Amino acid sequence: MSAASWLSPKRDQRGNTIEQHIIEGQRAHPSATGELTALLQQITLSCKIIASRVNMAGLADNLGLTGETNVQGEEVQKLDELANNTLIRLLSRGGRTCVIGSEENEHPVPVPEGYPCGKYAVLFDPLDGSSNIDVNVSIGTIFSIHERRSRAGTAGGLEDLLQPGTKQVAAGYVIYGSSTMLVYTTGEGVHGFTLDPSVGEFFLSHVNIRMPERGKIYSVNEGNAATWEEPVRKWAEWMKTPNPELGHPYSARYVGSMVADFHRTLLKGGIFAYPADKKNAQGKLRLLYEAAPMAMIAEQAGGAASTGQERILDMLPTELHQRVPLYIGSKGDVEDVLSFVNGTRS
Ligand code: P6P
Repeated sequence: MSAASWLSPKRDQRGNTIEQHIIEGQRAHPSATGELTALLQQITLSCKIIASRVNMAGLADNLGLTGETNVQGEEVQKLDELANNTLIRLLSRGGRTCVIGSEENEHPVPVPEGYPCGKYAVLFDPLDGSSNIDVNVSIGTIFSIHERRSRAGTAGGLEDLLQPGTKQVAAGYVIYGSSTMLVYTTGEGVHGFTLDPSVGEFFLSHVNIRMPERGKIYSVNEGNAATWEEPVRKWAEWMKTPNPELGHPYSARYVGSMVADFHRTLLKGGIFAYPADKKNAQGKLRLLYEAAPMAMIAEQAGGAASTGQERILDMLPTELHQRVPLYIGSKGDVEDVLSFVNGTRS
C-alpha cells in the first residue's frame, strides 16, 4: 500500500495509526475521556523501544543473562530487565495508572512519589518467551488493563490488580517477530497493527481479526505428556490419529513462546494448550498477565479460553502471580479438548 493511499480520505481503515483507530472507535462512546488512548500510546511507545532493542540484541550485547532470577525463579535475561524497566518507567510516570503488576516484580509497583495516579491498573509480562531470545525466536509483550477499584486519587494496590478477566477494559500483545505487530482489543473486536520501522509508527494492518470455528493445528509441549492427566494424553492421541471426517491428524506446531503460539492460533485457528501436569499442578502460565488478556482477545475474535474447569475470563484471581491450566483457540477445538477433560469423551 503506497504512503499516499494512507492519506487519501477515501481509504478504508487500514493504515490508521492506533490513535486514529481509537479515536474513530471512541466516536461511538462520547463519554470517552481519551485517558485510555493516552495509556495505550504509552504502552505502544514502550513496545517501540523494546522492539528496537530486541531487533539488535545480538549487536548491542543485550543477549544473555543478568545473573539474577525473578519472582518466578526464572533466569532474568538482559532484555527482560530492559523491557520491564521501560514499561514501568513510562507507565508509572504517565499519569494514567494507579498501580502496575509485572511478571518480573513480586509485589505491585506503585506510582512514584510526586507523580499523579490515573484511573487504570495495568498488568504485563514485559517479555514473554524470553528463554528464546538467544536463538532468535519470536517473543512478545502481553498487557491487560483494568479500571481501578480503589478510591480515585489514592495509591493503587493489589485490589486494583486482582480482578476477573471479564473486567478488563483492554488487552493486547506485541509480537517481536519477522515483523513487529501489536494486536489489541477494547471489547470492540480484535485489531492488528504492524510497525513500519522506517517511520517508527504502528499502522492498522489486520481489521477485526476473526478466529476460524476450527483449525488444523494443535500446539502443546508433548514432552510433558508423561506428566499429564490421562484424559489430556487421550486428547493429544486423538488429535494425531487419522480421521478424515474430523480433518485429523492436525499438524503439530510448538514454538515455546506463548505470544508466537497464540498469534498463529489467532490468525489460523486451532488450539494452544498448556495443561496442568505433575511439575505444574496449576499449569505454568500466569492468569493475570498471560491467560486473561489472551482469553479476552480469543473471545473477541470468536474463539474460547478455558482452564479445563471454567472460562478463563470468569476466574476470580487470589494472587498476583497465580498460574492456571490453559486451553485456548478456535471454539470447536476448545470444546473438543474439554470433552476429554470433562470426561464426556474418552
Ligand atoms: P515450556 C515462556 O517461558 C512461557 O512462559 C510461555 O511463553 C510458553 O508458552 C511456555 O512458557 C513454554 O513452556 O515448558 O513448554 O518450555
